[in-house]
Amino acid sequence: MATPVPVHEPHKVKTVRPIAFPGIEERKRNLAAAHFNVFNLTPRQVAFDMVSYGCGAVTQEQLAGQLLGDEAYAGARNFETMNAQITRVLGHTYVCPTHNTLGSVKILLHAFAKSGQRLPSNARARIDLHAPRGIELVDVRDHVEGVFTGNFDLVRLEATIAASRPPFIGAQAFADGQHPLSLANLRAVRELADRHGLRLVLDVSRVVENAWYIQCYEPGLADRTIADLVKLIAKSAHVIMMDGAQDARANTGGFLATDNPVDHEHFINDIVVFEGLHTYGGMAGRTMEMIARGLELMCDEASVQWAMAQTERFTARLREGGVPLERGCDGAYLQADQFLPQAGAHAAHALACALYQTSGVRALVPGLVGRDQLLPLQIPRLAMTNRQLDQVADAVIALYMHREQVPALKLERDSDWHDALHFSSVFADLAEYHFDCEPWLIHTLEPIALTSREQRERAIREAGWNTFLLRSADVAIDLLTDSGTTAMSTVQWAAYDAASPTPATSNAYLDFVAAICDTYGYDYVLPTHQGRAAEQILSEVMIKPGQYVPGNMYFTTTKVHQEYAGGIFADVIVDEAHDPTSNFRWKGNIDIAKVDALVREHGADKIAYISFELSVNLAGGQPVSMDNLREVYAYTRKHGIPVMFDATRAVENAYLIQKHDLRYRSTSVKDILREIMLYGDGATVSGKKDFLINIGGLLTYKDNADWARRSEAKLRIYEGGVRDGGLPAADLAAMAQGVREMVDDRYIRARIEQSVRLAGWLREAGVPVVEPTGTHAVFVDARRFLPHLDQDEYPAQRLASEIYVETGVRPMERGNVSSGRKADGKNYRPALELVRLTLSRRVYTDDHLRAVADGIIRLWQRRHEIGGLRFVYEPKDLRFFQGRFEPIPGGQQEQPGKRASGAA
Ligand code: P70
Repeated sequence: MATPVPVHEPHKVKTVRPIAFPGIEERKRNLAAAHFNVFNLTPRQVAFDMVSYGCGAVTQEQLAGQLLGDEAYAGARNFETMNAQITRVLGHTYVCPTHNTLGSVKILLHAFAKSGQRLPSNARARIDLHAPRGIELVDVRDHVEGVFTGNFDLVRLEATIAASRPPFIGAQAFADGQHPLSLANLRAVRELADRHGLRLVLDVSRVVENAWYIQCYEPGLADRTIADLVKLIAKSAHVIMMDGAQDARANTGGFLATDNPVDHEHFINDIVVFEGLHTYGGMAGRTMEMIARGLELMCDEASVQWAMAQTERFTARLREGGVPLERGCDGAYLQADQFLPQAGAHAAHALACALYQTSGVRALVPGLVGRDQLLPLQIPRLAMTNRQLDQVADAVIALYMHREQVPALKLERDSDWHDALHFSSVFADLAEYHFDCEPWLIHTLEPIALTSREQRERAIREAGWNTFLLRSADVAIDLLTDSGTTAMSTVQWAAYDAASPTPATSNAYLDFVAAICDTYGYDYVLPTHQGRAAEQILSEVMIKPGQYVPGNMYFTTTKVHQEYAGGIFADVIVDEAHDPTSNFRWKGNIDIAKVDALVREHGADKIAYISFELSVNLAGGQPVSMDNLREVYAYTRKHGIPVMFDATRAVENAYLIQKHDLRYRSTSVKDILREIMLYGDGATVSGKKDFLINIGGLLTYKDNADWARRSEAKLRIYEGGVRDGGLPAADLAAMAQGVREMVDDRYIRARIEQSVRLAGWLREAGVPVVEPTGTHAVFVDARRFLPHLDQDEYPAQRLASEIYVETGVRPMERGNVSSGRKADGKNYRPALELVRLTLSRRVYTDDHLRAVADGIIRLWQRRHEIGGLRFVYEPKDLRFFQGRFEPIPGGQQEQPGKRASGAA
């Protein structure tokens, strides 16, 4: 193989499409209503729709191109862009646009073929298009060849031509989605066509997959890039046609292209009759733009390697499970007659129904009845994670083990076409398959930087060994923060686009208020541009100079605002929180004795409020127990002290209560959150976390009108209007929808369990991580990782930099640098000296995180070579953001990652 199998996606997730997971009883009702033909089901009734056509993920560049529609009737600029790209990528000069493949076939046959002719081809599926037009497809595929099963049998081809002169030779790259052809064979067919004065017409809709097979298996071509091979394949034909909804990953569209101006003339004279005009061919301008960009992106070497590796992995898993199948370029094609021999003529439909019933997975039976007995399980291009695909495979395998229970279907309405068949059946008592994976599909993706070690060494030096100062363009997997890095959903984007802007009261604001009231149960809702803005206002409204603010561990921005308002922060978190090795489950808890000591010493009126953070960030994402919430509230009520939550990651805390407190096992996260909020009087939220948005925040009060009024006054001065807090209506609308999505049990489970898996891989290899695993991040214990360094040599800062250099992964220091200096100028030297690996929401897959773990494990194995740092520039406040460092000379290495001579 030319390139090693990729270990993770060369992209991250930009936007997601939520999946509905209908329950088994609902699925049975859906099947009955659909006449036991899964064609009639809609995506909302389906968990995974295993079809590739028009269902792929697009890149952010393609999505952006979607808005560049010209929509001119004649001479569209989008057409010029597409034409230029076709010429560049596929090598043909003259382009005739069509609305899709059917449009191309229509034009082609009208130009060149007559009813009654016989057309030699390596494809079988096209019978659907040709038979109804009176053109007979003659199979000239080489049935002996083992790898390039789409090759032409040149002897049979020659004989067919001799028997009756065909209109042209029809070839398909990766014929029927199953049979790749070799470049040598394609060139031989071209030579034969030229000899007979015939055109070779090649369908290049799946040219990329075919190019990959050539790269892997055709002698002498392993060094060629996919882009090169795609062009060589396309240039072998006289005429090419392409469906925009396959490799080019548009949702429709197509074209014919040739280097022969006379043929082109034929096509464009017909196009005005059948399709549209010669410069749009029945496509919207945006479709041409999508195809233009898609053509370039489809040849991206790393993406192709990833997609094909996914297909191979999926197929191998099914094979290992004993499932009878044939190869597909985009998945596995199940042999329904062998899978369900008892199901007779409609085995493929019976299998599709049984699979939907047990798992919600849909596989479509395509085309004309009687063509074959295959049920394709295609992977929508780049839209699924390996975790999802593994589970889809497992659902099929589970069904295979109980295959004898699957009943045959009874035909109720016949047709020539599969999509129109109706059946009836009884439901077999089949075991249900439960998915435990990301409840979304990848809608848009964003390429990530694949850098060399030399580039990263240079980057970290330029960034002064501070990962905050790295350019994200130099980062492959960004684990700096989960703040504002979420992948928004298509539903959020729809709300974003639909929101009408206004500086007055927007519908989006009202929607946001409704969502917050429903989710938290609080009366007063004040949007802010992000969390620290809400903290500033809360601190100014609630704190009188000289008052204490007890909190369960400090958070940087929170503490700064409390101190600016004249407050004195006092840490009242339980002792276990400061011990990274303690396995105590509720390390976020408040030690009421510590609060009580403050009250006794200073009096309750010297306490401004309790600053109660949920899922405590700097303790390692550690949760607060429901009992502690209840007890703290009971105590404070007695003393007239308000409780103000930092509810930034409250949903994550609620999930851990559901997971670890037996009494809440079957309570929804939404209901648990409502109960949590009962034990407080107000909250600040950095919406950039739980709320699944990129910007936004919240200040909310349960029922105190006076606090709300005084806060509103500050909102006008610091943030924006009282009804927007400085956010555009669009972001408010997306935030309202995010608040609804964040309490989806499947979503929050998928998110937190990803942290648990990452921590598990590290722990298994001996890497010291904070116990127990928290929510939004995995925290590596730098003290135990680099015990040979003094804390004033900033071990966590150095370790964060080394992780970047080793892997391209960007973590964040949470230790001595973050906590700053005391009044006497000495570092705080906090008990926790941590490196945070923070997981963005819906952005990275398990494969990304496995690569993260492997990189850190490599570093762990040579940890003794890693030295310390010292400041070269140190800002006064929040020094971790802008501070710059250099390696400590003398004994320690000067170069990141290089062997140190006499490390301590
Ligand atoms: C992080 C981010 C922000 C945050 C938080 C809690 C529990 C408030 C805020 C502030 C970003 C960050 C901020 C300061 C230092 C490092 C990183 N946490 N409360 O990565 O909210 O950023 O919206 O103003 O975690 O943990 P905002």
